[in-house]
Amino acid sequence: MRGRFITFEGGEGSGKSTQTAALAQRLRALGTDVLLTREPGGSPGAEIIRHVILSGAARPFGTDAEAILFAAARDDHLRVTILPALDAGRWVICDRFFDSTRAYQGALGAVDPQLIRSLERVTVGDNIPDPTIMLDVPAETGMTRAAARRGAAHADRFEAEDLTFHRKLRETFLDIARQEPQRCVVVDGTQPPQQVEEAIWRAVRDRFALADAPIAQVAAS
Ligand code: T5A
Repeated sequence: MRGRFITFEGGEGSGKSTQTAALAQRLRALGTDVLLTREPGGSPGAEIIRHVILSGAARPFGTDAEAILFAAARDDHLRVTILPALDAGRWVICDRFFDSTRAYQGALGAVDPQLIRSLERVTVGDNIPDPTIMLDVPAETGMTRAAARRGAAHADRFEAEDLTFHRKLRETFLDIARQEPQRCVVVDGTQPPQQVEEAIWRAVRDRFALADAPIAQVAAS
């Protein structure tokens, strides 16, 4: 049987890395074979494109070019990593996917929605994730967490955007969830990590009629 494809979305510092790891651990406790991956990246080719985009090197070419680069990375990631895993019956948990392109490049970068849709059609096709967990935190909370975790390191291409950008980003993810309530589950990411983990677990367990699994207790990194 084909595996399941679960994605996580949300603003910077919303807790996606923490919670993707926790969900993977809980599913594994049930004996599920889980592949944990992320975007941009997740395959050798896509990791190279990740570096080009997040270093800011592609920024001078404009947001259309960035959207095309994200799509190229996604295409490689799907073909090399995600689809072979799903075909082998593995569950794939991916930290960010096409909703991030819709939000960052589409709504925030003003890339023509027709281009965004065309890129999705060519790269993603029928490989739509279900469910998509949207971790929701106020922009200020996410930015504070991201800055604390980053320490002295430089902010990347999108972390460096201002608070107005990140507030609009949050609204965009919530809009996407409102437009696709069957696929998207909004989870309050402001709670302590274990409570967030429980809320996500309940959503996934109920969606797939799974047995219960012990809390993963993955410490927030
Ligand atoms: N992008 C990506 C696009 O523009 N278009 C696209 O199509 C795609 C795919 C990727 C960037 O690329 C952009 C979006 C991004 O800007 P990234 O380096 O992969 O960047 O990082 P992000 O996905 O943005 O994720 P972050 O690393 O910023 O944060 P996470 O993963 O959401 O959060 P996490 O789990 O690392 O937690 C951050 C900090 O908060 C703490 C953690 O310990 C950590 O220190 N924390 C909590 N603290 C309190 N309470 C909780 N519940 C907490 N959960 C975590």
